[in-house]
Amino acid sequence: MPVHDIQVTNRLKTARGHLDGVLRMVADDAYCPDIMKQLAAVQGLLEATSRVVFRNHLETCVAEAMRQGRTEEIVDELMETLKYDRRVLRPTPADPAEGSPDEH
Ligand SMILES: [Cu+2]
Repeated sequence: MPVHDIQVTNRLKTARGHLDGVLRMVADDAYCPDIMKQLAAVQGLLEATSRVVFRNHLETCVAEAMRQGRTEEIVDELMETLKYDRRVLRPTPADPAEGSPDEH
């Protein structure tokens, strides 16, 4: 399995584990703000996963398309993708391993 797939799989499994925890909290009638806090953490994990997928896409599919002279096509596709997933461009507190903000 390629290293990016392993990273994505691990992050998704972590998010799933977190989500299972939230389901248990709801079943146990936990305090609402505590549930919201955990949901925000799950969302952060999913956003971080999306960034790994996005970075991998840039390094592989996009780079290859540009080598093949399909720059306009691949850029159009990227612009379309970012319309529904703009969060992929910003770091989230759930993913401090990505480095300081001034690296971007
Ligand atoms: Cu790709």
